[in-house]
Amino acid sequence: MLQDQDRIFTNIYGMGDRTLQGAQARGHWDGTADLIKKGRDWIIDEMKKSGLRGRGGAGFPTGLKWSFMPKESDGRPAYLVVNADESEPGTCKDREIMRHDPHTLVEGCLIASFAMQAHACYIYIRGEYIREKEALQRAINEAYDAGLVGKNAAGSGWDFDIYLTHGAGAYICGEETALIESLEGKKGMPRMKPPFPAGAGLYGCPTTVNNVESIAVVPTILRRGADWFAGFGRPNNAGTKLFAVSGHVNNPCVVEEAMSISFEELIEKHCGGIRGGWDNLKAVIPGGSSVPCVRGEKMRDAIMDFDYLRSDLQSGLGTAAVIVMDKDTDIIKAIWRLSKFYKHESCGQCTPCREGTGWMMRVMDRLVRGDAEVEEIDMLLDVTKQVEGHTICALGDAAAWPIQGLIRNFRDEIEDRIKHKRTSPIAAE
Ligand code: L3W
Ligand code: SF4
Repeated sequence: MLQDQDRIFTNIYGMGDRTLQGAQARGHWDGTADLIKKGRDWIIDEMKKSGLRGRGGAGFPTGLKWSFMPKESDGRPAYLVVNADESEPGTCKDREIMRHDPHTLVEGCLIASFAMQAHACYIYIRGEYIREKEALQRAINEAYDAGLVGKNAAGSGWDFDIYLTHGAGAYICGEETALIESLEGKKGMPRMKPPFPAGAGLYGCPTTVNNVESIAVVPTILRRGADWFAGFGRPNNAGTKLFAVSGHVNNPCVVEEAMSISFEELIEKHCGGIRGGWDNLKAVIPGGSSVPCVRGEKMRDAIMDFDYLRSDLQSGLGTAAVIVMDKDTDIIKAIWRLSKFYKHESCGQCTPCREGTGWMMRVMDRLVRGDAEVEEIDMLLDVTKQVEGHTICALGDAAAWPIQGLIRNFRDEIEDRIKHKRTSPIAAE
């Protein structure tokens, strides 16, 4: 288990002082200019050595992403964009950073922007995050007043501005290119990739889009050293990580832990165990609603990291939003609810997603009610395969994977419901 002194987010529960003074007392903004003066190459090399993988869901190596930004300017400005549009169902970790430890993010924005030679950073925050926006804006204002951002930010010689933009409640604006479109004042619709944002992003300029947590951990990694961060977890799955555990545990929480902690330890140490005990565990979605669910009995010994969850359990770490479901759960209905969500949030610009999400939701609706033929299970699986990998952005995959996970793990339950015309104990909404 992670020791308190190894935690990056020491005010995640808001028990301490959230002002700049409080943040500085906890060690933030300490020697920021010295880190910047070590130079762009040093910062990017350290980030690569730290093994940090993006915390927004995809797990793409952060240092590598930064290295895609042009080394020499071709006249276009470079930008850092922070994705604070935290909307993945189950995910509420970035919220805690912005509410309670916002200076970790503001300092991270300065250092990361310098590493990418960006004089401006845009933070795009989820529309529903009102208090978080206020807390973050307060921190930005404090940093301006103290000379930590603005001209000659923190005495580093680097001029740097930071802008906070409020979204309007669309899940798709968390997709990086839809987010960029929205920042530009357009409807949030994903762009085709390539080009990736590093080549042509905001206003057609080189842009890096990173998740809040990915940026907020940067200053501490650089201060304590890449080796310190890489010392947690397993190879290729390094560092400490915020886990957001919800559902049928006795004490749902957001907690920073070492990557690769076992599921059992995470739940026992921080969440007070499974409601009704381990025998009562039915299923877990280990990484936010987009990743497939896993049967409870396979989860107890699971290692909570990118590689184990993907290769051993055909699921994923995603945003590390761990949704726990006990045996009272109607798992078919739970996944149907996600299908409804993805149908609602599809931007509609590509046919497999626009039509497929509706198809999948309607079949799921009948499965919930037991009003289907057994053969339709395979037909539904086939539809998910037609959607997966055939769309502009990952929302299509995200709509397909939970259903694939349901069929892979709970086919017996679906068949049983159909054969016995057993309707859901909870009527479909
Ligand atoms: C340059 C290349 N850049 C990849 C960059 C790319 C992006 C990052 C990851 O989806 C996933 C999705 C959700 N040259 C590059 C390159 N990049 N190849 O690397 O890219 P990608 O395409 O693997 O993923 P993505 O489009 O960022 C994110 C899953 O996360 N998810 C979570 C969603 C989370 C939220 C939230 O609330 N925070 O919405 C959960 O599983 O399904 O698979 O920057 O440009 N050759
Ligand atoms: Fe829009 Fe869905 Fe296509 Fe993504 S996959 S671009 S959300 S229609």
